[in-house]
Amino acid sequence: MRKFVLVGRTGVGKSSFINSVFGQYIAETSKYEACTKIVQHHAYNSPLGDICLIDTPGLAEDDIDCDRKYLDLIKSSINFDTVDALIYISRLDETRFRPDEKRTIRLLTEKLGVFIWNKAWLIFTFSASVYPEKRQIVTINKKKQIEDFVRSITSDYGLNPPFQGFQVRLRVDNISKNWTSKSLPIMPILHQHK
Ligand SMILES: Nc1nc2c(ncn2[C@@H]2O[C@H](COP(=O)(O)OP(=O)(O)OP(=O)(O)O)[C@@H](O)[C@H]2O)c(=O)[nH]1
Ligand SMILES: [Mg+2]
Repeated sequence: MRKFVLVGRTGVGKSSFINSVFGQYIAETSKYEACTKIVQHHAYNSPLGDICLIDTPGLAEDDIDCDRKYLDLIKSSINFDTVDALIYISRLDETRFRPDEKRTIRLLTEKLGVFIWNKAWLIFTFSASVYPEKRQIVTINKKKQIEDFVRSITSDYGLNPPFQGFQVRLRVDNISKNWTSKSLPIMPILHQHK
C-alpha cells in the first residue's frame, strides 16, 4: 500500500485534496474555520494498487502551542517508516511567503525530524485562482521560496544527504474542473516515483 501524509497550514486544502483524489466527500472540509482536528487514515483500493492518504490537522491555526500539540499527535499516530512520501501542501494563489508558513516548516522539521524532507512532495492547491498567464512564474517563484527555506533549515540540522528539492511537484485545484488543458490523472502519479 502506498502511503502519503498530507501536511500544511490550515485551509490550504489537505482534506479537499483527499476528496478530489478519491472523488467522494470523505474528509470533512470547511470554508470558515480550521476543520480537521484529528489524524485520519483514508485508504482506497484503486486499480493501480492500494493508496492511503493521511489527513492531519492544519498548522498555523492558532498559537505555536497548538501547532506543537497537533505535531505531537501526528507523530504519535503515524509510523513514518512506512510512509512513502510527506506531501507538503501550499496555496498557489498566495504569493507572499508569510512568516506563519516559515514557522510551519520550521516546526515540521523540529517535531517530525529533518529526514522527512528527503521524501517530500510539494503540491500547490488553488491553481485555478491564479491567472493562466501568471501560473508559470508564480509557480517558479513559490517553489524557489519554499525549497530555499527548506534547504536552509535542513542544512542547519545537518541533513545528510542534503535536501535536493521536492521529489515531485504538482499543481492542482481541488474544486475547479478543467482549469487547464494539460491535466494528468492523479492516481498514476501517486503510484509512480517509488
Ligand atoms: N478554489 C479552491 N478552493 C479550495 C481548494 N482546496 C480547498 N478549497 C477550499 O478551501 C477551504 C478549506 O479546505 P479544506 O480542505 O478544509 O482545508 P484543510 O487544509 O483540510 O484545512 P484544515 O483541516 O483546517 O487544516 C474549503 O472551503 C475548500 O472548498 C482549491 O484547490 N481551490
Ligand atoms: Mg482538513
